[in-house]
Amino acid sequence: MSDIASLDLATQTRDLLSSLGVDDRRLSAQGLAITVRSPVNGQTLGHVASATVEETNAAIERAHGAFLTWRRIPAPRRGELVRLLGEELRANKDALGRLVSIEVGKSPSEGLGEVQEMIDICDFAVGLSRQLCGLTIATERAEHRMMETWHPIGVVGVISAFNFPVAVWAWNAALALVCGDSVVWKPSEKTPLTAIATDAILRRAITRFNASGDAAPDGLAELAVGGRETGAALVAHPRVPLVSATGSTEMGRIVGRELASRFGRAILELGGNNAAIVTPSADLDLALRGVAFAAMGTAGQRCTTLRRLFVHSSVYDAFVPRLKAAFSSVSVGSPLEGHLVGPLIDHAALERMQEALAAAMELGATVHGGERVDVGAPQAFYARPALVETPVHDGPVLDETFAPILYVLPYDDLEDAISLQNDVPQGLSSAIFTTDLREAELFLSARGSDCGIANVNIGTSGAEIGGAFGGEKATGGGRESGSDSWKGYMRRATNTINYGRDLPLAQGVTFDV
Ligand code: UN1
Repeated sequence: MSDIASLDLATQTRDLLSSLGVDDRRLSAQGLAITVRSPVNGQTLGHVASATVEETNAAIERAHGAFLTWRRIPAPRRGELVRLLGEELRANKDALGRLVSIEVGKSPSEGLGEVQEMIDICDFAVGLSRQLCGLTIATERAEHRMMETWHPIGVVGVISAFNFPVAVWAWNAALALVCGDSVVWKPSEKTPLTAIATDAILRRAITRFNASGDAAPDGLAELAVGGRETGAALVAHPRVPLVSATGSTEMGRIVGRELASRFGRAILELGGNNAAIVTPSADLDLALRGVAFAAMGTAGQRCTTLRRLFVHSSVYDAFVPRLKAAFSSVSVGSPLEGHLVGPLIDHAALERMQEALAAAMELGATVHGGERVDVGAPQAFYARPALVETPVHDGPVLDETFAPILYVLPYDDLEDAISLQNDVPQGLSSAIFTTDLREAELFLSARGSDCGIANVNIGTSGAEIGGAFGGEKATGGGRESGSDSWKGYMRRATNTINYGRDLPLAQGVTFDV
């Protein structure tokens, strides 16, 4: 292993950004600036200017102006811009993927996977741009027709989190743009560089779009790098009818309340406390791989990360020791050098992990792993994934700790396991490992998992973009990405048209003047 502390990620970052067309002066901001560090070795990558509230409000006004023009452009033409964005992302996949790996600490494969997710949603949105369909509905009145139409809603605020610093923007932006909306994006203050790079990629797509005879208005997609106040400005602004926010439940509670007070719309994608059930009929080899990736991949920092595992008593001794061996042997270290488990995002994340483990031990749990791993860079925070055999479904087991901790509990009755899996505040993702049709169908039924995502024989994480993504309860209830999530980015109008010469009133009401 090379000396991780002396890896010059700052120079690599500058080179990557300049290859993506970002002026390197963006990294040397003075005054109100955010310091960006790589979690891989703690090195400072640069200082990025932070938007003031006035600047954020000005961006929102520009985006509102852009919306007034953009909504008049036919949806399939709007789709052409997103098609070009997809092309630019394909052309810059390696550089952007590498930058994701450096800024977030993901493995190269996961960094590239994140950009692939952006490309996929662009492809999806291009097709969608010709399918923003409403219904035609039977009316009770003669010579009338009733239908619904979908119209652009306005400026869409996007607040994204550090762990998927660019894919989540793409889920929202690709849909919003084909739907005729403009976008103002506040990325996580921990990951502004990948946002700046993505913005540069989008600019190139816009230039090509305009060169082909179309005109994307100025302000169509704004980037507002900043902290809490920037997000608050987006949430408060009356010209932002919809905010799509990804992050903690605590953040979502504030955003949801603020938006509700002005009747703004929210798409909230908040915490998950995802569980899987391993039943007696499970293919244990497959379950082992599914559980390992879901629990340890991305160092446990996905909202879909597997955090709780219910294993049937009859297979507990055959399965859990193998899982423990996987946890204790998985390689922890620089993801840029091939290790599967990379760093936590910062010191606070490591502290929260240690606090959760201590709390679990207080409640009688046995903790395997979980210790800090010294990689020779004091400002980087790596931990061995923790497998926690807990006698109680309580305390930290009920919280989402954004770190690789898997709580394991035995069960005897599937219905009990399902009710325990549902007995947490969050409701994002869930899985069952079984080859028994009855068990699988029960899990997917109305009496089964209460989550927005319920899988059979795959883990809880790594959803494709084609399905709607989101969850229930404290996860916030929003849906992004595929299926008919686009409807959240448009307003629906019901239209009744009378093509006759009479004026029959609905419900048989008479009013003869
Ligand atoms: C997130 O962690 O906020 O399903 C999003 C997954 C990814 C997206 C995760 N496609 O794990």
